[in-house]
Amino acid sequence: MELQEQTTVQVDLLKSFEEKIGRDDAIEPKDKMPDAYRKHLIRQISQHAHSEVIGMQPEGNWITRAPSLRAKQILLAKIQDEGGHGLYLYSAAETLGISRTEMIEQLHSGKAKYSNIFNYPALNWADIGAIGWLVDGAAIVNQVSLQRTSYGPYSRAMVRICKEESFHQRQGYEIMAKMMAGTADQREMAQDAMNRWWWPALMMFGPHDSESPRSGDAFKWKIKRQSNDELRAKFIDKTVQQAEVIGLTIPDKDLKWNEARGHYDHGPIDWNEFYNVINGNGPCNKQRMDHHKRVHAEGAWVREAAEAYRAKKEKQLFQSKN
Ligand code: BYC
Repeated sequence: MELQEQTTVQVDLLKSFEEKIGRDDAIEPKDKMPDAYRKHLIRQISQHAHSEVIGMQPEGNWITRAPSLRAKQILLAKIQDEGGHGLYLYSAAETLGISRTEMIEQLHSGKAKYSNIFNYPALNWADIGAIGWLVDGAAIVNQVSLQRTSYGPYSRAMVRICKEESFHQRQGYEIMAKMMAGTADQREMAQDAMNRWWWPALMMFGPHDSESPRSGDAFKWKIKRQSNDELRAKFIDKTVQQAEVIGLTIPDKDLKWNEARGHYDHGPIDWNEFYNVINGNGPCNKQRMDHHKRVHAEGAWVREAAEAYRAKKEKQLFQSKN
């Protein structure tokens, strides 16, 4: 094809992509899409997948110490769900032309991030309540919005994930409510967990809109439907009420209802802490990565066995056809 013809084809393809975005049609894996859109999604979806999988670590630490068999069963089911979420998301990212191996390499080399929140320690059982209530609660607010993201496989993964996350949020809230109805020591533990998880949970929504370099493209391509600050405000509004119901205090002296905005105003977020954590220097970054690398290496035999099985099946299919 002549250069001019090729350029015309490219322009037409880009036009059809933009028209689809304009009509709110989902973009599907076989559709033509700008390379920058593909890369943006690979970055976000793979980081989302890594967050789900790394997020299993702080909670996994408490399976053997859950205070009752019921609590243990629920926690096990929740952590298993998180693993499943990671798998749907890795599969969604694979449809964009990156392999699972590459994504894991990017995680291990530090090229790919994962959510800031999982670099904090889960020190006691109240932290399991705070993770479910605040962390999953923040995740749902973000993910409900992502159900309408423009890339089909990502938006469909979000629909299923949101259903499971709402059970996770209730699991956490139940733990906090029970502790707040318990002894003075239990109430103190619940408040202490709230104090430690509140600010990192607000950071999960990312930097303020004015400081969010990825938002421009994300809105243009309808990957994001609501901004980091809009979603953070939504989370604060609903969580303040839930805290009040069970008697917990939000650790922010500047928190105040703003009638004009129709939202709570909140105190300043420590963005130095956020960047420090996402750049690898949080309290548990090293521990989380070392654990992932070790377990990934120990699981090599499973991947080899699965690959050998796949090759055997492929050979059998080939022989049966010939
Ligand atoms: N942590 O321009 P921005 C869960 C980075 S797991 C780390 O606003 P964007 C759960 C950002 O990546 C749920 N990094 O970016 C699992 C960018 O750096 P790069 C996890 C963050 O993408 C187990 C830079 O800061 N949810 O619920 O427009 C147990 C500038 O940011 C963070 C998701 O992953 C952060 N919090 O907006 C329990 C949601 N925030 O990549 C629970 C999917 C920002 O340029 N992701 N950065 O090097 C998103 O919705 C968007 O990517 C974000 C950020 C809203 C997070």
